[in-house]
Amino acid sequence: MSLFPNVPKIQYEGRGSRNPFAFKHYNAQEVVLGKTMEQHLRFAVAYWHTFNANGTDPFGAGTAVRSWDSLSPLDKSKVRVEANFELLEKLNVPFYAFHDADIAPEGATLAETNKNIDVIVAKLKEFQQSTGKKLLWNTANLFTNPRYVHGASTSSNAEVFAYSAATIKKMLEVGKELGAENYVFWGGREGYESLLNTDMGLELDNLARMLRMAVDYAKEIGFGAQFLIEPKPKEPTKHQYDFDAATTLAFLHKYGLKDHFKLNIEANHATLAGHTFEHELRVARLNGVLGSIDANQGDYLLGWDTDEFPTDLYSTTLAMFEILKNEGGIGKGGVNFDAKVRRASFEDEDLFLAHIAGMDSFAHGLKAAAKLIEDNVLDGIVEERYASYREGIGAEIVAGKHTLKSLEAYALGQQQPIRNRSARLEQIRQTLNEVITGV
Ligand code: XUL
Ligand code: CO
Repeated sequence: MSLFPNVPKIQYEGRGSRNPFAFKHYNAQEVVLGKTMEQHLRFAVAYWHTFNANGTDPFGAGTAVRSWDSLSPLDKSKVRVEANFELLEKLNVPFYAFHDADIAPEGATLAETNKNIDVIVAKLKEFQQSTGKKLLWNTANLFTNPRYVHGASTSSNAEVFAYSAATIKKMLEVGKELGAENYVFWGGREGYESLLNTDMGLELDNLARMLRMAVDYAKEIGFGAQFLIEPKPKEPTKHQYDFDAATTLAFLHKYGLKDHFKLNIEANHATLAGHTFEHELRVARLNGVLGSIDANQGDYLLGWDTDEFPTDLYSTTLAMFEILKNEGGIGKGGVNFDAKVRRASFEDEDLFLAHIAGMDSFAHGLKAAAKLIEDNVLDGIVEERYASYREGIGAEIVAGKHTLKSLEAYALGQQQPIRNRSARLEQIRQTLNEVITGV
């Protein structure tokens, strides 16, 4: 039985197509720089936004109209499994991602919750086997329930730390059972509102303790997923500990955890931190920790995490540029649509149209980024801009042959005033426009 009878299987029809239920750029088997689009992009559907979100906002009730609305909590969870795999099939998306709370209702006790999870995990496993779809990552929701009011791993209440540990343990077991390729830690309420009542040192030590326990347990049970930390600067807490890629890297270094984690970089989190998506990806890439991405976009007029489907081609192009430049590309990670349809896009069809928009925008970005690389556009510009470091004094500096003293002697000896060259940014942006519109 189909849950989305009005939606056909989405096919690639190419650029000129006016069919809204068709891809204009995403052609799964098309080869770009030696790999298929499917291999480059490894798309994933986010369970929470697609099957659980209902359009609620602080001023109004849910607007989404879903066929499972009237069911009991556990029956709803079961139907959502079917909806998930039908949607993945129709969109030709190979992966999905979830939190424990997305897939099964919370019970009155931890044991009851775990029982509910087991029921749904068995169903997910069956569907994975019959469809060949895979779990990109799973995670524990340690932020929705009121027990996490002061945080989870960084809660002021040790009982909450213990409960969080039990939840993470369960979700590592679930990840193993379902063959998850990654496991994500987003520090939902791991942060604080005021230093007046916060022991920041203890909270950070505890966060590291929890992550260490997770690393140890995964090893104990033979769960080989790549662990990912997802930075975010604000929302829900004013000060989030994993503010951005650089802050998270410093934390991992301090606690000796760097070898066990990569980063899951989310576009809207990057912009909330005052960075671009590509900045965060570059920082992760240069440090060898670019693991996966949460694909979405924010709204520059709004200061919160709007989680819109990605349609900004500048952003998808520059993001894909970083991914293509990363050793091994996206690796075990993927392009996970951590994105929700707008509140006014409340029909089932919107779930498909939104993913088509996101997938096409990333496929377009992939083609444009590949063109930038093939034609040596940005690398050529950068190479020329830094040419002074490949000869003369610059080459000597890079080779480590100088000190402040020797450079002072050099500078004193120069008779001509220093001449800089224009950075030509406007012209470069025009070139980028040409590349994006040309592919
Ligand atoms: C929240 C967010 C989360 C994580 C997983 O902003 O991005 O959904 O991706 O917990
Ligand atoms: Co996310």
